[in-house]
Formats: sequence, structure tokens, C-alpha cells
Amino acid sequence: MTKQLIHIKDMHCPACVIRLESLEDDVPGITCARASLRRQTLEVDFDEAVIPIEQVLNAVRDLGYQVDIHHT
Ligand SMILES: [Cu+2]
Repeated sequence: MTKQLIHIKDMHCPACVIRLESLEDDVPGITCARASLRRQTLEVDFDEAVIPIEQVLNAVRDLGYQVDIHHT
């Protein structure tokens, strides 16, 4: 299991949190998605054997958000 923190600059309300967290139900390979409105981040657990990180990012982009890999 791989964990990735994604910075999402244009999330702006609780509906964004719900939309982004629905990725764990809608995208095969994503097992957990936790969004923070205050931090403007999405923490994703995913199985790289099923879905590469670039496709995880594209799934977020498909919801209409701009993504930025969070370097820690
Ligand atoms: Cu919103």
C-alpha cells in the first residue's frame, strides 16, 4: 500500500471534501481518501499494482481540481 499526500489548492468547501473522499468508493485501487479543507490536502492510500500515482492524480483532476504532489 502506498500513501500519498496531495495538495489541492482549489478545494473551498465541505462539498469538496465529500467529493474528494468519494474517490475511495469510485476508483478501483484507491483504498482510502481523507481530505482536509483547512490544510487543503488529500491523503490517499492506494495499491500501485492496481493504479499508478499518475492515474490517482488524474482521477482528482477529473473532479475539476488542480493537484500538486506534496513534498514532505
Ligand atoms: Cu467546494
